[in-house]
Amino acid sequence: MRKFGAHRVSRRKLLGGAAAASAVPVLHELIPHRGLHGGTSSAAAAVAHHHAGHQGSGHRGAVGRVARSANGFDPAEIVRDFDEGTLKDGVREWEIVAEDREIEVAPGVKYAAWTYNGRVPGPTLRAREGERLRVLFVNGSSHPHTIHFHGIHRDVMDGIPGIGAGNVAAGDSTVYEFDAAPFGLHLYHCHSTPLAEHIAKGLYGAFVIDPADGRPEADELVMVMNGFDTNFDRANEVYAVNTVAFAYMHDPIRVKRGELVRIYLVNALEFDFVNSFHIHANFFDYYPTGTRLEPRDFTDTVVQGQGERGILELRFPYAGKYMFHAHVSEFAELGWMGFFEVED
Ligand SMILES: [Cu+2]
Repeated sequence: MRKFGAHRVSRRKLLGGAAAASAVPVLHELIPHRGLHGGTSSAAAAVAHHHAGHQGSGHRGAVGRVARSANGFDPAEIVRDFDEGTLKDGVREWEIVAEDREIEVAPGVKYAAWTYNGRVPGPTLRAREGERLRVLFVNGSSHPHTIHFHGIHRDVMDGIPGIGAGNVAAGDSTVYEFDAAPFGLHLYHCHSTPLAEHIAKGLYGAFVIDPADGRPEADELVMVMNGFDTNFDRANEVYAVNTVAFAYMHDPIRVKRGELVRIYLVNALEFDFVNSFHIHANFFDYYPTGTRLEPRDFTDTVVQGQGERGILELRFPYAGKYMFHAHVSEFAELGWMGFFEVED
């Protein structure tokens, strides 16, 4: 369903084959190609200009940054925020409330999101292998939703329409209960239809199940790669890690030189088939889905399809500022890039 008229030129149409020749100068006008390393404000301006190009008006000149207080949640905090819920009688419990909320995803670019617990991504739920988990889901949104957890469980707890509680109507609630299995890095998301829209609006989050014996001590980070279709053309205009474009360009993620850094990386992107993560001047061990204790790869770039995730482990041998970004360059220029600040 398209809310805007056909005269509005989408990014995908601009990039499409037939329009390619004429699109090039247009794109250069929309996106000042000052380069990946050209600084935060020019990159943010690129998003604003790009967005203005889509809308035909509005956000031109909306440069600068999204205030850390703008959304009631802050990527600088989300990156280290793990929600372990509460343990009661051997059962780990959470309450998750779906809410409609407008968020700012790039400077001046507001998006009518659907959220779990008021944030996008939703809380990073964390449990340990073998625990009993109980999730009270309250739908405070104006649309029917569910929570579908990845993992191994009975069909009636799978959070899809038509089975078990099925769609949870606005104002209703349900309880999902299942065991934490298998250990690894999973995700949860709404499974109501139309599915892509329910996910793209913001109803997703990371779901960590630690192995029974845990993992080695590390500085742990959560990065949920996402995007926002701000003009409802089923293509994203803004890309990010943890929702706010360029957040970690403005506030680099501070880590200690030599310390083990563990990144829980989830691809929650809709409308684009793949996403990727690339670290500059370093390499990492990669554990696909986090379900094995031995890494599969030692690399500097990993590609993830929709719903794919994995755990990265690395140490920074030198102090300084090290960039990370999608190696899908288009995504990087539209918000998906940041810095690590490595300190002695
Ligand atoms: Cu939904």
